[in-house]
This record gives sequence, C-alpha cells and structure tokens, in this order.
Amino acid sequence: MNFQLNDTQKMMRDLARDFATKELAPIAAEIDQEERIPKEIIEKMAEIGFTALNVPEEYGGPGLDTVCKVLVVSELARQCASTAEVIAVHTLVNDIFLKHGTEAQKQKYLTAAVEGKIGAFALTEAGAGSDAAAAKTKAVVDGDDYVINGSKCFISNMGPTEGDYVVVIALTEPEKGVKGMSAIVVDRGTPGFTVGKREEKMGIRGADISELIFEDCRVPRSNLVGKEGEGFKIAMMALDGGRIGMAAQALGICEAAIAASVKYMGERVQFGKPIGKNQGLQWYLADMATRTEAAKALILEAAVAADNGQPLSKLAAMCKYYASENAVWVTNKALQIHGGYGYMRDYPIERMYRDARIVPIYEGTSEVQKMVIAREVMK
Ligand code: COS
Repeated sequence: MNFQLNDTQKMMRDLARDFATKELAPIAAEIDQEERIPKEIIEKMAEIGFTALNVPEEYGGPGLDTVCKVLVVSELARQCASTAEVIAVHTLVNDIFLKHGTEAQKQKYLTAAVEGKIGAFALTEAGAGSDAAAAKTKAVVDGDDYVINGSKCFISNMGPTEGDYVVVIALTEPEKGVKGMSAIVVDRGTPGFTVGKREEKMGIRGADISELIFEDCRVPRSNLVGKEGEGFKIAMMALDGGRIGMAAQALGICEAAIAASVKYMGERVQFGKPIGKNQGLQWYLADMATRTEAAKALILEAAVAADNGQPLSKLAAMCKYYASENAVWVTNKALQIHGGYGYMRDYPIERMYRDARIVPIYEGTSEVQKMVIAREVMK
C-alpha cells in the first residue's frame, strides 16, 4: 500500500504541527491541571478549519479526507491529547450529519461546525457500555415532536457550558430492541435537556466528559437523523470512523512519548554517561518505535479504506485496538526510561501516561474491538 501523502495532506499535517507546537505545547500542562481547554483554542481551531475538517466546501468547510483527519488529530495529540479528543469526536458528529442528515440538518449543523460550534454523540448509558444495544433512553412520538426521557453517561464534548448539540441514540420503538433505536439531534438549551455531572478523570482532563439528562425533553420530529429504527446502525457506522480518530490520538501520544524519551536519554547522565548509551534502554526505544510505526501503518490503511468507501469495521477495530494498547505500552516504557522524574508532574510523560490509559476504553474497549475483529475474520 502506498502511504505517500499528497500536497493537501502534507499541508494539513504541517499546519496542525505548527498550531499544536505554538498554541498547545505551552499550555498543555495547564489544560490538564485546570481541567479546561480555553475557549480561544477552540476559536483558533475553527479559524484554521479543524472543527470542520470533513465538512464539504458547499457547507463552508475544506472537505478533507480521513487521512487528513488522522494527521491533524495525531499532531494535536502529540502536544495535548484533550484537544485532540475534542476534534476526533466532533469530526465523528460531522460525519453523522454528512452521511445521514437531511439537507436542513446539514445546512444547520455543518455550517455550525465551520463556525466553531462543537457537537457530541450520546450512546453510552450507565447500564449500556460495551453492550450498547441495552440502551434504555426513550423518544416517544407526541404530535409533531419526540419527547425524550432517560440519561446518558461519559459523553465527550459536553460540559457545563461547552458543547452545542448532541446526537442522541434513543428507543423510538422499544419493543423492537436494537432495530427500534433512532438518532435524534438535541441542541443545548432545549428545555428538559441538562448536562449533569462533569466527570473527574485520570487523564484527558481538559476534555469535557459528562452525564446528560433528558426529562420530557421535547424536540421536533424533524430532528430525527436518518430513518426511524436506524439509530443503532448509524451509531455503529459512526464508531467505525470514530475509532480511526481515537487510534490517531493514541499515535500522537506515542510519538510524543518517544520524542520525550530520546531527549531524556540524551540529557540524563548516570554512571558517568548519558543513559541513552545503555543498550537496554535503546532496545526499549527500538520496540517503542517499531510498534508505533506498525500502528501508524494500520491507521493509515484504515483511513485510506474509509476514503475509498471500502468495508471499515475490521480495519477500524484493528487500528484502534492495536494503537491504543500500544499507547499504554509505549507511555509505560517511556515513564520507565524517565525513572523517578517520569512519575513527577514536572515532566510531560506523567500526563501522557494518564492520557493514554483512556484510549483502549472509549469508543469501544479493546475487548469490544476484538469481538468485532473476530466476527469479521470468521465471516
Ligand atoms: N456498521 C453497520 N451496521 C452495523 C455495524 C457496523 N459497524 N455493526 C453492527 N451493525 C448492525 C448489524 O448488522 C445488526 O443489524 P442486522 O441485524 O440488520 O444485520 C445490528 O447492527 C446489530 O448488530 P450486532 O448484532 O452486531 O449487535 P451487538 O449487540 O452484538 O453489538 C457491538 C455489537 C459489541 C460491536 C456493539 O454493541 C459495540 O460496538 N459496542 C461498543 C459500543 C461503544 O463503542 N461504545 C463507546 C461509546 S460511544 S459514545
């Protein structure tokens, strides 16, 4: 497979690298400690097109491909995994409207994305994590409206004041189970929709992850995204694409951890020589680099498949599984290379280690990815 980047892809990678180095690197530790991404960062990302990466030109976006998304998300994650998470999830939401939205929804939400509004996607519930089909939130038809009742948890891109709209997966025909689920968009501020607890997390602390509560939340039936009963499939298709974004986040964290390790191995002197002279640590580095390069190849293969409209589930699950487990492994090794200093907040490796730990969990655990992969392999 040819992974030669075209000029647009190179330009987006360089743009993201430049932005992340200048705007995110100086405040990444602060974002982590304050548990907040400054509003100006989102505004600046909107200005250079990162909130609308996959929005077509007719709606005011650059209409970029999945490879560009991978490059941008991984470059952001090199400096700040929280910020990368916002763009990865938001791009997934754009994708839902692109693939399933009505023209009016595209006009409204894709244009909003260009302006820097941020979207969320709500599938998970307290009793429906890996078993997404067990979701209980209901949307009952009442005249021209849906009335939504239920709650969602661990929802990215929705905070006390951040996040502008959310695509909610709810049962419109509960008796049909998974085939009775529908996707419905709800705007912040809709009566009956409140953002509950913002989670206090181990890593990606700058990113909003919250509980969403729907109490007799009334939205017009025109807020249905796709057809009634297609919600679960829409969610699964969105997650296929989303998982490539999460894998890209993992990749960026790995690349940053490797760079930090190389730097530290050159600086740190023990037993009268830089620790990088020790073959044991060089072998750590060799494994970290090899595995990360393999993850990158798998991610790019999945991204190219997405762009070519090829079947995605298996490759998306493989790259998410491999890259996310690798991020935990690589940051663990990088922390070990840093020794006691790696455990301290003075060095960014401590944050990378915590940030990496979520990736094998969200948008489908590694165990779910293996279910998906095995099912596809056995077909
Ligand atoms: N694309 C399109 N359709 C899909 C699909 C995909 N990737 N995956 C499943 N479907 C369809 C199936 O084809 C099936 O429809 P048909 O009966 O018409 O064929 C339907 O959806 C149900 O699929 P399945 O029987 O595989 O559902 P399961 O309940 O067994 O669940 C898993 C499958 C485990 C893969 C799913 O629940 C999952 O991904 N869980 C993790 C959820 C997750 O990632 N959550 C993270 C948070 S997101 S906010």
